[in-house]
Amino acid sequence: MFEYILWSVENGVARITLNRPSVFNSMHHAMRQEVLAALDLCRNGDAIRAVYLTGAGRAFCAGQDLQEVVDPNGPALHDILASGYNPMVRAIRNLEKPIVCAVNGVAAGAGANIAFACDITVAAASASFTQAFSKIGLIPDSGGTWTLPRLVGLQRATALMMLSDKISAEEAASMGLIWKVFPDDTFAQESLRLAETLAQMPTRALGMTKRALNRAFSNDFNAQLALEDDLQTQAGQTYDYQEGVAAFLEKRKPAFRGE
Ligand code: T3D
Repeated sequence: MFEYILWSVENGVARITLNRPSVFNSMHHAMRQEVLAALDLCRNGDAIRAVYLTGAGRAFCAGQDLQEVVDPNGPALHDILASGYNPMVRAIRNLEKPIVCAVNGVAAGAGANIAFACDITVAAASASFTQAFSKIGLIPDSGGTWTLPRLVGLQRATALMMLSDKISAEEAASMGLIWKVFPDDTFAQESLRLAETLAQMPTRALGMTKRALNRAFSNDFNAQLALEDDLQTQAGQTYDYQEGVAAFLEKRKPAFRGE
């Protein structure tokens, strides 16, 4: 089905594994299109209630494939963003299902900013992050100039982007760039368990939570209260809300359906 990513669906979780390990899962046109197609399957698949994004081999993703940008027949920088990274991070933010990004190794350039765009990003203890762009004369893209100041504040975002220092998973967690770090030997199981947990939760409420968070930095307080009111009204009409309350009152575990 795909050549440059691995794809599977199990226990309500769609697993997307970036799979060009020999070039640290850096992305060329075909790979970017496959990731976009996979995110589209996630959006349309009713059985999919959470997404798990990771990389094969030693890296999560080294961002743009730099061989592609020196190819005289390759795409222009604008096209790479307009048809690749921009729709990708938009699809990640707009997908009304939780996305766990499991950073298994180095995440650089667009690879780092794709990871930071996901809902819950965790990393193996040996993983690392670098903006990388400034080292090759580019500016941070894939939403990084929007996301990073919101995650860590202007000073840290500026230093990370201008210096492109490689930071450890622990440093990333301590400054709030990511959620958690897992030991290397349990990383795969623990990060997947996180996605599987989310896949059993009330999917529509989680999706609407994401919609509200997407607006949190542009709405004023009153607009956000109005949005919460609207979304809460919708959440209150779901099967999972009824089930959640009934399970609580009956002192049993809820069986959410994502409906
Ligand atoms: O159109 C546009 O360009 C706009 C869009 C931009 C989006 C971007 O993402 S721009 C930023 C692009 N990415 C980078 O600049 C990162 C380049 N890579 C690195 O800085 C380093 O490779 C890492 C810090 C990620 C890892 O370093 P290290 O020492 O652990 O590994 P390595 O030896 O450098 O890389 C391993 C292999 O992967 C190596 O191949 P080889 O020598 O074993 O055959 C290396 O060439 C390859 N590789 C790593 N990154 C890329 C890559 N090949 C192509 N493109 C890459 N980005």
